[in-house]
Amino acid sequence: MPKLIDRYIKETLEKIEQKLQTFIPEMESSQAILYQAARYSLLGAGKRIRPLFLLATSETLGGSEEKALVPACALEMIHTYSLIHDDLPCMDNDDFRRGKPSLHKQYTEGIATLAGDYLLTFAFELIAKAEELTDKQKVQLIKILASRSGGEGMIGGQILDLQADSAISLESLKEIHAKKTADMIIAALEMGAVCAESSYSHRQLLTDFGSAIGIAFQIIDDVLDIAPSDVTQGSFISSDQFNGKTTYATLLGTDQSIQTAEKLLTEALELLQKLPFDTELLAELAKMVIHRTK
Ligand code: GRG
Repeated sequence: MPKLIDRYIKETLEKIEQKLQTFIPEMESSQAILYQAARYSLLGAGKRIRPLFLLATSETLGGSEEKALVPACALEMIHTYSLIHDDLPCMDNDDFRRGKPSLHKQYTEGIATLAGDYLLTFAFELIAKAEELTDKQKVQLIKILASRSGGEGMIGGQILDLQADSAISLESLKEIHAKKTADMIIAALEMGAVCAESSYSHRQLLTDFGSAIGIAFQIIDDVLDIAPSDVTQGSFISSDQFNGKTTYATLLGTDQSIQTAEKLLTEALELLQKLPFDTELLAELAKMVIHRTK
């Protein structure tokens, strides 16, 4: 299976990159800089974890790749907008993202704000006009994407994070990451299930799987964040460290953080076993994400 999954990921990543390339125009116009800026952040070095999970879920449940590719790209656009806005001086104030200067450093804060806004709105437009999807699927996909990235989801988590002080409890940290990080992973699973027209009960299991994997993903992100990093990946001191932020790694220590992530992975894999499908692809993807080293 490792060989098969490697091939699946390589081929699927290529399809995601090719599809993303097609959406944002490269044209001569007075607002061309908006599109250039959006392309600068969207194309290239992202790990594409969310679109991979969406496409793998659809594939696992018997859906067609053709239907799932546009929603997968829309999800990546929402994720990219959140990174652009998160890097702004009014938020985390990060100078580097995805191995190069963050968007406001490369252009201006105004352009970065608008390019993020553009990717956010364009994601919904893309789903609304996707010819491969039924109207029912479009409404369901838009509802999931809006609510998981909205006030009760990712933006809700970001506002809690913005207000949190350094003495934050583990319970509060969990709530922040359930909303800020796990909800976008859950969105990937739920949107993949909608593309494959899966039943409600199967979707519920996938929601719970996404929740466990999403939290484990964040824990590992925190652990990797305190490991020495190359200057091109950010800075020698991460913005979380610089801002004195509490993370899983600072609260629990590295070893206990990794154990917690492994426990969540085991729980997530047990949930997958309850689905009446061959779930090896999703299981391998989950393991790859949690066992990543960068
Ligand atoms: C500004 C509305 C708004 C939200 C910001 C995404 C986010 C919320 C903040 C970014 C900082 C952060 C550590 C968020 C937790 C989620 C996370 C680990 C994001 C990075 O995702 P990856 O590792 O990034 O998938 P790539 O670049 O590979 O896509």
